[in-house]
Amino acid sequence: MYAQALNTVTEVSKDDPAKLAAFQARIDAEEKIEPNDWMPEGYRKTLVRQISQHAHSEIVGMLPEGNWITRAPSLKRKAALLAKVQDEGGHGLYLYSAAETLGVSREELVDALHSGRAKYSSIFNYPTPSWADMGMIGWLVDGAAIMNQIPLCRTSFGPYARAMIRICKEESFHQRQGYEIVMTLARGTPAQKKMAQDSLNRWWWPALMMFGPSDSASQHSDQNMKWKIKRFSNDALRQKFIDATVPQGHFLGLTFPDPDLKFNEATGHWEHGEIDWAEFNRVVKGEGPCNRERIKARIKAHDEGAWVREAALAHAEKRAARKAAARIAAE
Ligand code: FAQ
Repeated sequence: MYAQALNTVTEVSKDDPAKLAAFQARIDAEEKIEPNDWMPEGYRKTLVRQISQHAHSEIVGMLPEGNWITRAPSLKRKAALLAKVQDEGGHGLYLYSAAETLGVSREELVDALHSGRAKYSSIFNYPTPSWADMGMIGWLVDGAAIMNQIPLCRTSFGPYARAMIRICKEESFHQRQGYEIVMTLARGTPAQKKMAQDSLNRWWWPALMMFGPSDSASQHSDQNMKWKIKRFSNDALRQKFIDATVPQGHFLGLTFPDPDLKFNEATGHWEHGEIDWAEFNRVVKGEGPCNRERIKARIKAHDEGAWVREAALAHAEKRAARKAAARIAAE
């Protein structure tokens, strides 16, 4: 997430042309790049940026749902939500580990998040005032995340691709549990159906923004596609998500808050209205409804967990010293 400082083109051109050509040939041959392999500095930096943004999104993404664990309407719903939020924490950890293989420390990454230098997904800066939002996050947010992340299972950097395989399996379960919550509400009392509809009205456009700026405004897409970090453009994935999700909503008798949404028989795609990019830019810049609250909560959790990190470190040092002493005694 040091992208503000990253100019991919300049970084690439600094590297030795022969090495760059050999690197690109490996990418074109669909070989995985591993942490100790030579890589252009721009490739390394862009991966640190993307993987850490992804990790931060998982960790910050625990907050809007964590908010509902104590208020979920039944023991079964509580258990499922608790497990889902724990999964998101796990995804963050695999992803931080994948980023660390590129030579950046966890402390640096966390510090970049807390100081506001690092981005995380815009979607987690929206509030969750109703239980239906738990369904909507699963159905739409995990649904969008899967659409974007399935291609990342084939991304060119080995540790990221491998982490994504397990993450996608879990996200797919999350999407189903979300859809099932929305289905229950949509088939419930008129008040429950209204709760689901209100929630869809609030989350639809922010979910579409998760895929990033339009292709014409995306700064990193061209280079990232050449490096096979990205396999599909932001707009292509957004369209896939819309095409998959609109029929699911109609099946539940819900409507989408987009008067321009219509099916184009000729192309086989759902056409949508204009996305409010000014809102997207505001949220990404830190001025969304919950940006300040989210970062404050992360810093508080980090500070309160300091003693756990210290204890784990002391324990690891003790174990290492005990092992070393046993080795000396055995010699
Ligand atoms: N929010 O040139 P592009 C989840 C930034 S995980 C904030 O198109 P790129 C699981 C972008 O960083 C959700 N910032 O960039 C879950 C760049 O800024 P920079 C997260 C955004 O990298 C579910 C600038 O705009 N998923 O939901 C956003 O080629 C439920 C220009 O953009 C990932 O991170 C945004 N929406 O494409 C957890 C997936 N979009 O760094 C809890 C991996 C763009 O130059 C509950 N990431 N930006 O200052 C990716 O696939 C890509 O990084 C994209 C952006 C597609 C997000």
